[in-house]
Amino acid sequence: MAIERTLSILKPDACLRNLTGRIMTVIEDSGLRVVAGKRLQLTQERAEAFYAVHKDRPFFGDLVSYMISGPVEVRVLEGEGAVAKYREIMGATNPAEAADGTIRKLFAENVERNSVHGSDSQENAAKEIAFFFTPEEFTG
Ligand code: IDP
Ligand code: MG
Repeated sequence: MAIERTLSILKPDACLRNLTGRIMTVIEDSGLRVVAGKRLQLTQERAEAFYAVHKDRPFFGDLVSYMISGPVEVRVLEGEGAVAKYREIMGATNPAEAADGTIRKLFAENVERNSVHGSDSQENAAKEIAFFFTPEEFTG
């Protein structure tokens, strides 16, 4: 499998509950490596743009409100098959359905406040990384 990059977001519920260190431990223990990262506050406009693919879903308004309810930490993770590997350690969207040991099983509050985002394909990873990072922000 090839070396890939994927976008990780530690969502407001994780930042506000001081869980970022514990979540990063799970991520780093999986072998994925951080090659760019920062903490920021999303605006309504930026959150709507990031989740535009979900704009017709019934939960869209609540999702945007939640994503601007506190800081987020965005990182680019790199490693063998990073997109699928990170989705695997995140666990299912709904923590009630997430496998034991996954980030969402360990830390998520519910299907909305589920602690982490991860890109779902290499194509979306490239778009999401470009949404948050410029080339100068990478350490390699
Ligand atoms: P994913 O984060 O596992 O890729 P998506 O289906 O892309 O899941 O949904 C994006 C985000 O929208 C989820 O992570 C979660 O925060 C929220 N979400 C998804 N489904 C629901 C729902 O049924 N109710 C409330 N929020 C949801
Ligand atoms: Mg998704």
